[in-house]
Amino acid sequence: MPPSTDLNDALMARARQIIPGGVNSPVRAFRAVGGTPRFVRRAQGAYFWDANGQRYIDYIGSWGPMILGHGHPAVLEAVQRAAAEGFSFGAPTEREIELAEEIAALVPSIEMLRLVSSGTEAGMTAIRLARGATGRSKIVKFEGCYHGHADALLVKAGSGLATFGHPTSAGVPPEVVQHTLVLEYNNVAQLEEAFALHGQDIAGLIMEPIAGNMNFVRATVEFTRRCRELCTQHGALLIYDEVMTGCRVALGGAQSVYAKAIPGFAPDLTVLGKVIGGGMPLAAFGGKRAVMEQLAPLGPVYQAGTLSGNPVATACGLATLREIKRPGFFESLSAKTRRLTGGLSAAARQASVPFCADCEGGMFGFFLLPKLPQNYGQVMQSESSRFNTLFHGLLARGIYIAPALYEAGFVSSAHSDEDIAATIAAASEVFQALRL
Ligand code: KE4
Repeated sequence: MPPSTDLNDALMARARQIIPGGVNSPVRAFRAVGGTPRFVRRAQGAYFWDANGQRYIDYIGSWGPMILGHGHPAVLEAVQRAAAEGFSFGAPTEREIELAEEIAALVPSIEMLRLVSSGTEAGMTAIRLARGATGRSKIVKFEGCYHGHADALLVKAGSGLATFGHPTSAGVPPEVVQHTLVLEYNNVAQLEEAFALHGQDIAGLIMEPIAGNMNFVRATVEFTRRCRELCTQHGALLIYDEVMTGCRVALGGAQSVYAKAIPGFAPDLTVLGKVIGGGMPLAAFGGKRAVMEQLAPLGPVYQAGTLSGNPVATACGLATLREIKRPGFFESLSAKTRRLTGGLSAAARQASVPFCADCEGGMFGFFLLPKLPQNYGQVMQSESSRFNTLFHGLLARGIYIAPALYEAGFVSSAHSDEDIAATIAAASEVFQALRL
C-alpha cells in the first residue's frame, strides 16, 4: 500500500502510538462509521479546516458548546483579555459570581450553583448531592441517556458505549451500580412500578429532558410530568441533565420548554455544561438552596476542583451567554435549525428514503426510520450501515455531522442560509444512494 498522502491518516497513525485509539474521547475515533477522523487544524464561524486544508461545515460544534460558531469576536476578545490577567488562581474571583448570577437568571429553578470543569463532574456530584441530601442510595436513570462517565452512571449509556455495542463499561464493579435502576425512557408504567417498589429508597432520578445521546428523543410531556410527581411524592430529587440542552434548545434550557406544557414544572437539581462554557472546560450543577447548602464547606457532601470556576473559562462562558441572550437570537437560531431539518426531510421524501427529523432551538436529530423513536430499543432499529453511507457521503461533500447515529447535531448562529442550502443539496445527492 503506497504511503498515504492524506495528512489525517498520517496524524491518526502517529496519534495511535501515544493516545489510546488516537483520540482523547472515544466517539472521535470514527469507530462506529469507519474511516479516518479529520484532524482539525483551525476553525472559524460555521467551518473547520482539517489537516489537508479541506473545509467542512461543522454540525458538531464541539458536541454543542459552539452555539455562536468558532471564534466569535466578542468571545475571543473576552478570553484574550482574561488570559492576559491570569490563567488560574485557585482562589475566588468576581467573574465566577457574575457567571453564577447569569446562569441563575436564565434558569429560575437554580437558586445556587457550583461551577466545575466537565459535565461528568457535574453529573457525578449531583448524584452524590442527591444521596447526601436524602440519606438514600438508589438512583433512577434511563437506558440510552448518558450523563458522563462516572462509574455509577456508566450503565447502558447512550453515548459512545452504545455506539460500541457495550451497554455496560468494563471496570465498573457490580456493587457500584447495584443502586442504579435503569428504566426505559418514556415508559410511564415501568417508572410507576419502580417507584412503587423502591420509592422510599430512591435518592434521585436523573434524565436527559431531550435525549441527545439517543440522537434526538424527546421525553413525552406525560412521562416528564410523572417523573416530577413521583419524585415529589416519594421525596426523591428530580435531576435534569441539561449538559446538552441547557442554553441550547432554549435560553432557559429544556425545562423552560416543558414548563410551558406543565405549568410550574421545575427540577430539583440541574446539570449544565457545553454552551455555558462556550467551548472551554466549564460545567455546573445547581438547584434549591436547601439542597446546595449540603455541599462542603457548608455541609457534609464533599466536592472540589483545582480548576473549578477557572477565570479564562468563566470569561468564555459569560461572553457566550451575553451574546445568546440578545433579543431574537433563539428565534433566528430555531428558524434556521427548522429550515435544515425541513429541507433534509423533503430531500429524503423526494428520494423515497425512510427518514424523520426533529429539532428544538439549535439542536437537531434525524433517523433513517419512518417515524421518530421514543426509546433506546426503537433507536437501535436504525441500520448503522445506511447511516454510515449517509455520514461518509456528506463528509465527502464537506459536511461534518456526528460520526455516530446516536449523537445529536447542532446549528450555530454562524451557519448561513447558504450553508444550510448546501447541506440540503449534498444530502439530496447522498439520499439517492439510500433509495430503497
Ligand atoms: P462531559 O464530561 O463530556 O463534559 O459531559 C458529559 C455529558 C453529560 N451529560 C450529557 C447529557 C452529555 O451529553 C454529556 C457529554 N456528551 C457527549 C456527546 N454525546 C460528549 C462527547 C464526547 O463524549 O466526546
